[in-house]
Formats: sequence, structure tokens, C-alpha cells
Amino acid sequence: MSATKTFAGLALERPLIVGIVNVTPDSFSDGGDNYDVQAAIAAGRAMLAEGADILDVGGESTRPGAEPVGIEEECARVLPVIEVLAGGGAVVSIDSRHAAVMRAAVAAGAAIVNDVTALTGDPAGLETVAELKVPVILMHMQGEPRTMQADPRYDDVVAEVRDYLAGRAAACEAAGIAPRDIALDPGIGFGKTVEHNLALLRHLDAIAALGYPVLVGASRKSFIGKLSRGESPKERLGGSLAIALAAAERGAAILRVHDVAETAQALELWRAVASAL
Ligand code: HH2
Repeated sequence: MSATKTFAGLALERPLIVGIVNVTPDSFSDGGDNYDVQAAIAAGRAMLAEGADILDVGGESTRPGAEPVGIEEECARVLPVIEVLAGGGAVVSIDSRHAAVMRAAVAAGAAIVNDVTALTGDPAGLETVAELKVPVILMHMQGEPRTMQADPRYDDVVAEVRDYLAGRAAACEAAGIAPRDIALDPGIGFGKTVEHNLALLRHLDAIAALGYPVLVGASRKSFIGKLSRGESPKERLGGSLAIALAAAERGAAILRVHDVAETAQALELWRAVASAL
């Protein structure tokens, strides 16, 4: 009998759902809905009840054009939320590119580090995660949030993103992070045009072939509006579900989403059809 692969102790026999808890005033997707600590905690609890496997708590927006926030401010936003949600038994990831925030978040109960810079944004990031011995999500980004959507260019976006992620995974393993503790993410919308996003989604299998679980975060992102009728972020549910299923079909093991109940239902039905074939 072959053992089921796991990430952060969660079986990967079906796509895992990561619910997004942005404790920010300026996130593109939920416009500060959960900036207040109590609102963020309530949103996280609701997502757990709706079927989230992991809650991704972030205190700094990485939307195109976003300005960085200070470490202290980021900690003040996320730590009280993590303490309560992780204290209640939730598997929490900390969405941060700062080693000091990762460290404080893990001390507060976070079980996973999610870094949009793949542990390159802070010189202490790699050694911090290796020392903390927590699983890590490594995301590809071209440039930095303030300017990344200005003019993203690639010769071969799929090969470049795949090779970058393979290199970051190798660096993590060389630093002592176990292969089973690494997940990869092509970084939908991070220094990518609509065509780049579509190519990465279409060829997700090339990244999955590296052997690590692949996370896709496409929920409510702007390419959905661009390919549809210019809907605002909260009106992008249909497109978000379509992309979640297309990603699952191509081997995504983890889906980072705002709309947990709807995604869980969509995945349930997709799986029912797939297993009936
Ligand atoms: N996308 C966002 C933030 N963090 N992390 C990973 N691993 N993958 C992603 O695609 C990803 C991410 C941006 O989305 P959101 O958190 O909704 O918005 P904001 O950065 O404005 O808070």
C-alpha cells in the first residue's frame, strides 16, 4: 500500500482548501473587511466551518502597487488573530516575507510559512524557516509588488517559473528543510500578464512534475475580470471557481481562496464526477 502524501500533516488525497484571512486595510480582494482583529477571527472561524483545511493569515497587502508596512505593524495585525485561531486548533499559515514576522507567527501558533518571495525577500528567511522546522510555501514573483505589473516579460514563462521554483526548493533542501515540508506556487498575478497566468495554469503539470505539492492562488485576481466583463474582485466568484477546478484538474494540491464554502462545494462535485469515470 502506498502511503498518502501529506503537507503540514494534512493528507493530499484531495485538493486542500486554504482560506484567506487578510488583516489589512488595503487588500485588493476584500478591501479591508477583516482589518479588525475580531472580524478577522470571525472570518477565519466561518471559513473553518465551511471546509477550509488551512487559514492563511496575512498583515501586508501584496496587491500590485501596495506599499510595504513595518514589521511591528504587521505583527500587531496578525499575531492576535493567529493566537486565537491556532489556539482553537486551526492549521494556520503566516503570509509574510519578513523573517521576524515568520518567527513571531510560529511562536503564536502558525504551523506553515507562506512567502511570496520564496524566502528571498529577507536575508534571514531561509535559515529562519530551516530553524523553525515548519513547512513552507515558495511562490514565484517577477519584480516586487509596487512595480511588478508594469511590464512583465518572459521568454518562456512556464520553463522560467518552473526552473526558479526548482532552484528555490533545492536551496531550501540544502539549508536543511525536508522535501516533504516544501510546496511550490507559480504566483498567479505576481509579475504576470493574462497570457502568462493562462500559460502557467494550462501547464501546471510541468510544475507538479517537480514532485512537490503545488498551490494555486487565483481567487478573485484581476485576470478573471480582464477575461470576463471587467467585474470587481467580489464579483469574480464564477471565474474563481472555474480556475480552481481547472487547476485541480491539472494537479494543484492546494487552492488558496476567499470563498471557501463555494470552492468546497465545487471541488466536491468535481471529485464526484471524476471518480465516477
Ligand atoms: N496571493 C496573494 C497573497 N499571498 N500567497 C501565495 N502563496 N499565493 C498567492 O497567489 C498569493 C499569496 C494576493 O492575494 P490576497 O491575499 O487576496 O490580496 P492582498 O495581497 O492584496 O492582501
